[in-house]
Amino acid sequence: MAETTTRSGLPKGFRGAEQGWPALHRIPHPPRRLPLVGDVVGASRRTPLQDSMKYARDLGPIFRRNAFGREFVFTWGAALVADLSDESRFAKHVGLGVANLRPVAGDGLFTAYNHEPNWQLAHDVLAPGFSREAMAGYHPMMLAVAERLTEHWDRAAAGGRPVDVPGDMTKLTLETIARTGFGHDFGSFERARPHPFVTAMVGTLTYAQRLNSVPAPLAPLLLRRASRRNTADIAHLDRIVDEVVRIRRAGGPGDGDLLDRMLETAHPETGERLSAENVRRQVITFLVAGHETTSGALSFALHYLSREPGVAARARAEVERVWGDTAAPGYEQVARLRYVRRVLDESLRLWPTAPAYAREATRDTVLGGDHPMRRGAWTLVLTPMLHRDPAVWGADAERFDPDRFDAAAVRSRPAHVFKPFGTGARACIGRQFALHEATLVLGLLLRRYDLTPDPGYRLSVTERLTLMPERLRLYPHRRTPSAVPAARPAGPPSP
Ligand code: MNH
Repeated sequence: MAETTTRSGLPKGFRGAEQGWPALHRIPHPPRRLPLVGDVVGASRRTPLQDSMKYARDLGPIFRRNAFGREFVFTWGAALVADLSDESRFAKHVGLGVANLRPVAGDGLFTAYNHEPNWQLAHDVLAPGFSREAMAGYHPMMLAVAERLTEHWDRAAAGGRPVDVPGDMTKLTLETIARTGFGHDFGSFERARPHPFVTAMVGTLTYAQRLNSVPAPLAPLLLRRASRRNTADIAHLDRIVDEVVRIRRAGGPGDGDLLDRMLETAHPETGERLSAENVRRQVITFLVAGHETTSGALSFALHYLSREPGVAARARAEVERVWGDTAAPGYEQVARLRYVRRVLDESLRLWPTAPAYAREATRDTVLGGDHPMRRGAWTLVLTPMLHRDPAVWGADAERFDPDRFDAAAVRSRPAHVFKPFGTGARACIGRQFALHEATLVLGLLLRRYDLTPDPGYRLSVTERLTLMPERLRLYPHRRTPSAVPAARPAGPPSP
């Protein structure tokens, strides 16, 4: 715990809003505030993000919540968020959920403090792993993994059985990042139950979220059992990644993938390399960040496609037009699926699967000309509410409509209103990777299946720092099986 908490019991990086926001009284808070516990009336520990969305609707573009004496400022109004995107006055803040992941991900790319030298080092060493050329190299492996998914869905379709969408998308995205980034095969599709890596990851994400819902000084007491389980989950994740690294070291370099970069590449200017301990943190970071949110994004998109036959028909027509019946669509053919990409963007608008990011003032400043902030003061940006701000998205912001992302509509909106991948220097490094993978898979699934929803299903969103449609099941039906042969791309052999 020495890693993440200070002597006062507050997570490192936590600065009370009372000190940081001199005009805090001007920021509204929920009406029924209780002494000691704060704003907990009507709040659920399992859905902190969706609770904050409710408060946002009542309280407006900037508001605060108090949890057990800790005061948090939330921001979602488009004008305020645009101001927070100014990199000359604001930067990423490692706080709350992200800070709670420090015991797992340490100074890995996602959880590193801005001032930690390992951030710039790892960023420079790993960024070429996300270049266009690198992505084109991953493409055949992404196709090969998608083929494992369609084999599985073909069997469900033949048996008239529903598929577990989030479960299967998680298998797909974990295998994809593991094989493309680390040359590793977790065998997810051969398992009846989730891979132990996924179980341990879900445990530690859920624990990191729960830490925010109890008074920090009492966390060790209140969460004793959960904390012990979390320690075991982290040890399990460590063991799995140590094995991935051991295999690579024993077998020699791969084909220049992310793991090769982590292990072999010296910084182009300083010649510095990542330490063994930092490599461990990066491998966990990329295996987790590289699949959990993409899985959610695909799952939400499939939910909407199953509910909006008109949208699905347009998307499918595009896939057939751009791909024809080629068994293995090429890298370039994925970028040309413009409408499918809009379906994905629109899903990420309503349910950005990493639903918040924190920004801190890097000097004394005034947010939006209205709210003075001292250097170090911070606020949490609620992306799902930014993406619903009626001033930008209109009165029908709750409606799913991919045409919001056609080129003219995008041009007509101000900058900084769509932030599913965060902002600035610390924005998502895997954005293109995720978008390519998800567009490819949606294209393959649309072409191959009609997707029937379970008529009784109502969208319910579970939270574990990330968002996922809970218990989403769909019935896939093969379309014209003779016209669409199973993809047999020439992927590299699995290790
Ligand atoms: Mn991703 C940072 C969302 C896919 C690896 N990612 C972020 C942030 C958001 C985000 C938001 C910024 C968080 C913050 O400011 O605190 N990421 C997503 C979403 C998807 C996604 C919604 C999929 C959809 N991310 C991926 C993939 C990878 C990845 C795929 C890797 C292969 N993301 C990262 C890493 C960071 C990050 C690493 C931290 C980057 C940095 O701080 O330099």
